[in-house]
Amino acid sequence: MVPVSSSALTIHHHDMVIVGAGGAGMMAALAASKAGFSVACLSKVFPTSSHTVAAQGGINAALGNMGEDDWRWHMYDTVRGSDWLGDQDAIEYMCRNAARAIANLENIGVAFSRLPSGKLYQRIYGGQSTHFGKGELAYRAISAADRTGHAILHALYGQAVKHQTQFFTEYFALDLIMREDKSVAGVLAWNMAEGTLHVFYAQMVILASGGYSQVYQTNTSSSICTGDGNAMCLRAGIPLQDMEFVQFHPTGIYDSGFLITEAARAEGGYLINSEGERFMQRYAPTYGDLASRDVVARAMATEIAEGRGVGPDKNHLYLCLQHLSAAAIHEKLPTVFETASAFAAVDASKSPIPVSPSAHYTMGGIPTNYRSEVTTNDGTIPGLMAIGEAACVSVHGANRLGCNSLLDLMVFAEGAIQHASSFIKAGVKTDSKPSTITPLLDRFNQIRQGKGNLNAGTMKSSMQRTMQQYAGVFRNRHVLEEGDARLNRLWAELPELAVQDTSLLWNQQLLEVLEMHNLLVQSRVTLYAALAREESRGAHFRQDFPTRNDAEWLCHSLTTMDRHGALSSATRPVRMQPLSKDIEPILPEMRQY
Ligand code: FUM
Repeated sequence: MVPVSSSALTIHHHDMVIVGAGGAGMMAALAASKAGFSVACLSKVFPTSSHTVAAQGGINAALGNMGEDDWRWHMYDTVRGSDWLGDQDAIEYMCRNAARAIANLENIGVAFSRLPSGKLYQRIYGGQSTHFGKGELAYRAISAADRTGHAILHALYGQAVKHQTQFFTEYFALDLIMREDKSVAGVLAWNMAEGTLHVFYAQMVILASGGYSQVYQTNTSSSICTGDGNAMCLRAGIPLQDMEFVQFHPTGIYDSGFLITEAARAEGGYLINSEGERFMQRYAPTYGDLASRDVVARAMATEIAEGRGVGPDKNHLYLCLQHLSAAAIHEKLPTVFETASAFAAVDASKSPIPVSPSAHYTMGGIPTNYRSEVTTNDGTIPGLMAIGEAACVSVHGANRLGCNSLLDLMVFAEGAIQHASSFIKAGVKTDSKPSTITPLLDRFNQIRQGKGNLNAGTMKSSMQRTMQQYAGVFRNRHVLEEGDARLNRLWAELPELAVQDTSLLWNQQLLEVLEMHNLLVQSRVTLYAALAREESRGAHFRQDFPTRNDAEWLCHSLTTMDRHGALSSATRPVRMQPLSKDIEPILPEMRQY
């Protein structure tokens, strides 16, 4: 195998480089192109195959089309949903910009579902209320049936093409190019379709590379969700924040994990156990099946653990939709119907759907402020922003509310470009010393040379099983330590991963090995942070520390990796102060649904 040398690199100069073409990346690319910047948007898949396309249920905004609503109530629900770990300046920014984000999407042609009056249809969703948790459930989620992400991503792509965004499709981002002064100069990427390596220099690199739920065996994410940007940050010495918080969506199809949208419960579906009981009424007397996801997932895990699961192994539960009319299911939940039929062989209008919690969303990620600048305890990293699921702003804190993810993507992508526009001048060329690229090339060449006899697919399965078993809905020191030990053994075996194919052209084996490196480092950080946080908050439930401990743990965790792979942790305070005086800080209270 001939190593790639620096003379073989193709060099590009842009004002901004965006890594990822999901909702956040695409929205940022569109906004930056419209603002007159030269933008390179890198995507390892065709842009409209990015994972946002799979988002189903909706996008939140307090429009009040179907009942009273107010962005302040949305903010309260988001803070409560986050179990008070969300930063209140960022949450205010998101909730008060939500209506504008929806108007923007309508203006670019997203065909949202409507009421007979012509107004946008809105559905209730888990954990969302009116009057600061004291009123009725809020009708807040705008949707395009149950294909909301699909509608948004395709409209954005059309607009981005119209505005001449340059997409670099099937480019796999390898590493951040860091200058000695710790500013970011650009990205090294592999063009998989042509077998070439590229340097993208830019005044601003924006990571919109998504989450990493693929570390779990049962997940709702597509196989591309390997958190590549997160791993790039860790390798560049940038910490990741709140990685212990992983959301399990209550209704993954049993066994395969595919998503059955929460909209199914919003439209009247409910969960039952083997006794036919609507058990959520016991766990969440007010919100029932529409309590927040961490609460529902834990209730389901408890029902199963206590022997009230269904099926031969009593290891899942049923989601009932049979009482809804077939016409309503086909109109409002067509994807649910198709998914249940394809992956559970069930006609959802006649039989219950077998479901169990499935890893769905990773709340942790690259620490940013509400302007999307990557910010650590040492300050802001020049030249680097992060948005979308890759970022930890943090608007979701310890648990994300349904339909706040699409909103987060839209609001912070646009906000990032607005902010970047205030200090970036179009057409200014930047670069870095060749010595900043040499170690990145060495790493790539070394991985390509993998002469060992281990297979990335086998290692991935082993990691996913470990995460599922030892870092799931319920955790304690003993199981986390066992999981940690298993992951460390896999970590030691990484150099043994084989890459027999020496070509750079569509080398699937090399891609799997590179993604495996990215996944494993994030698994390790998740377990490490989960072991450190000795309390229960949101999606992180420690059986050995079953209550929230604000005195010691009302803080974000930051985990850093050194160049030998050793992890260390720090904390930073939660920003409890909203951005404006239009709302008082929302003070911690007992979380009840
Ligand atoms: O269930 C769902 O439709 C998922 C929505 C979300 O994660 O925001």
